[in-house]
Amino acid sequence: MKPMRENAGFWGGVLALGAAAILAACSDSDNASGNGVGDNAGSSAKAARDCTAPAKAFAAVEGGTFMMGQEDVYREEGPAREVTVDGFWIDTTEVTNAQFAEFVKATGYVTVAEKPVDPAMFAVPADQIPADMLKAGSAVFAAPDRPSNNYADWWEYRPGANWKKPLGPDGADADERRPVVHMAYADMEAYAKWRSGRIPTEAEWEYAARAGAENYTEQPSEANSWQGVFPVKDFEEDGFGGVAPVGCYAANDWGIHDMIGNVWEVTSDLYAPGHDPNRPRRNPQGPSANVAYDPGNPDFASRVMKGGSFLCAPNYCQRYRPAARSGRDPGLGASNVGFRLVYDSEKAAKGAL
Ligand SMILES: [Ca+2]
Ligand SMILES: [Ca+2]
Repeated sequence: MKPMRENAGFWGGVLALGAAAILAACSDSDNASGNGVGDNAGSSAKAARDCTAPAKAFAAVEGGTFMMGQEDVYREEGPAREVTVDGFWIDTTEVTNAQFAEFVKATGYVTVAEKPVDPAMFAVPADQIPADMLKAGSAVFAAPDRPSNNYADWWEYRPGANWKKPLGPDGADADERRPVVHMAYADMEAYAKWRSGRIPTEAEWEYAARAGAENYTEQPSEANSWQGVFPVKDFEEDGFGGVAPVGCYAANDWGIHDMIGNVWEVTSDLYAPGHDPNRPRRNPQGPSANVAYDPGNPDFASRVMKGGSFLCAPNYCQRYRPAARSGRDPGLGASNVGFRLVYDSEKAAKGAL
């Protein structure tokens, strides 16, 4: 059962800030969405991308030891420490709309964003809650007309936005090759259980994203991020101005695509700013719910999300790196947040359990 305080904190924030607050967890990261369906046409500045589906659906990751964290960019990424993880199998791409649709078809599952919001989730009398806040929906990115440093200017709670309609009821249908978005943590867990996989720990995710590489600070060329001035102008020099189909950018050295960029990926670790140097060094997991703390959403336990999204620009969100991390509200999805699975056996990865 989800602790009440999680939702109360989140929804209280939504109410206070007129819905954009949802994203407090990602307030200084990129977030949201523009699930750029069909937005890859018509600009000569865009790089041509080969979006052929990767030949392999999952990659085997051998166990090993690596330096987790980074100390020269954002404070919450340190202190760096040596960590060891056991081997696992991992999806080579973010979970796609096509994959999630299979799950829904097989089970009839309805996501959190498709259900009306319980008024009890707000810590105020029901008659003080704006009607739209109680409608089923999710957080969607919409670029403002002028420069701003206030995330409330580019995030909105949009009734009718969900995985099938990433930009809301007036937007395009979900593209089957793009990553599924607008997932609450419970939705991701339900999919993982059905698929005989699990949500990776932050350590597993970061180890797989690094693929043996050292820390860096510059914006990588092989990742869907943002070129220009966030949040007003994206020159889309990397080929996409919104969410890209999975696999359009080169895989890392271990054959895994889009760990960096495209959509943020939620991990199973609870969030606290910075790594606790006293945590176990072998197969570490995040802090307990009592210790977890997200300054952007102080009333509930956020999950760690990794890798940045198509909204990460050098002027605002340098989170296009394996060590990058941000808190993610477990009860609310966003248009720039997705996930991928790991598996504890090859049989599970193949769906043969
Ligand atoms: Ca881009
Ligand atoms: Ca990603």
